[in-house]
Amino acid sequence: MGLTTGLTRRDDAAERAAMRRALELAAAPDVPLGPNPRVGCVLLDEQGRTVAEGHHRGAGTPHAEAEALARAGEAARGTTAVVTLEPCNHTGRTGPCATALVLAGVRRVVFAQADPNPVAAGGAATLAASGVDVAAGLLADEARALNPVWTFAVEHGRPFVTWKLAATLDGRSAAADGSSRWVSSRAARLDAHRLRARCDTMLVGTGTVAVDDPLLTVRDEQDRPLERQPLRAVMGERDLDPDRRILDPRLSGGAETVHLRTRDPHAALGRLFARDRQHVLLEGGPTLAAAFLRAGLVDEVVVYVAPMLLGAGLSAVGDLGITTIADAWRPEVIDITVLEPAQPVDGQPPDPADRQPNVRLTLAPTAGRGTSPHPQTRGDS
Ligand code: AOF
Ligand code: ZN
Repeated sequence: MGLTTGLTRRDDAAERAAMRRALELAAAPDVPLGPNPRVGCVLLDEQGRTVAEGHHRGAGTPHAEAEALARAGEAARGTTAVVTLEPCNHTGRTGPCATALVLAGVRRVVFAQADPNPVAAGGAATLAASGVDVAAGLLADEARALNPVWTFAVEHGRPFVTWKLAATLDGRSAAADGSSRWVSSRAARLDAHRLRARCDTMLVGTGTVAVDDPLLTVRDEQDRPLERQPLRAVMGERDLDPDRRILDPRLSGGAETVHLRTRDPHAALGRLFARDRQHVLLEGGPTLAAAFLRAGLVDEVVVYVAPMLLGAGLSAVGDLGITTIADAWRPEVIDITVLEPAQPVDGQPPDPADRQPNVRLTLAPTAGRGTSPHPQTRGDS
């Protein structure tokens, strides 16, 4: 990213160290998942010493800059504010940080990532117009990497889409008689729950709700629902049978369900984005996956491969209109992880599906889009 026009840049070591510290603060584990970005702020005095620090703790709470300013009080005057994101210019859930920085007498502002959010952008210009010295772009790539899904969603005006599929060696996700709701091992299913927990929405088609009657909650190893549940979205024009588990509040674990009456993936994502949704997990079935793939709306694929053959049964994905090899969809492999088989417990062998390793493949549709929002290699399996 280039510098904002007309702004100065003085990249000194204290500011760089403070930006590293601001990135670290922003990444604090107490920050809930979305919809707001992670942001950190450090105020430095003339000698480059830290006066105060702050970080944002989720939608509705003070912005990072506001927290640092409040902690500094009068000592904020004359400082340099080092922030991971361009200070906001809007009155949203809280007041504009650009104005707060000016009023507090901050002399210089160094920020990493320019705010891609059209609602909040313009803070750099406001600061500069008020005589504050502004520099943009220091450690900008690191700042983007802090909020990959948020950045993607605000830049594209739609949620990031991960398509998850579980398949046999022959690309089937269920046996012909429907006897297998799952082809994957327990280790793969637990991993898939961790993936769900990193998304804010799970999306299925009306067909999957009719046939599988999925619960679509995120559960832990003991099958207990987690405290934070993603939104459960069902897409399609068909009515939902009121006795489906997804509509039963007693089984929801607090998860909400929404029916999006459309077959158009763009329309569905538009409605989810309007509800502050930034990361959609496509959970099934083959028709929904095919519709998103045809629309070019799959940004990441996570495949759980089980070493078994069915030879017949439900395909993981419907017709993509591809008739010749040159037209094949060839995503790029980002990660390959082996999910280890279960061990015998008290001499009892595990279930057949759990005796073999499964393989998780993470793929991205185009070269260069390799920055998965979920670096799966972090040993989380
Ligand atoms: C944050 N935390 O520290 C900064 C943000 O929901 P609102 O009204 O609080 O505004 C959120 C927007 O404000 C966010 O999308 C981003 O553009 C800007 N800056 N947001 O949540 C912060 N500095
Ligand atoms: Zn702000």
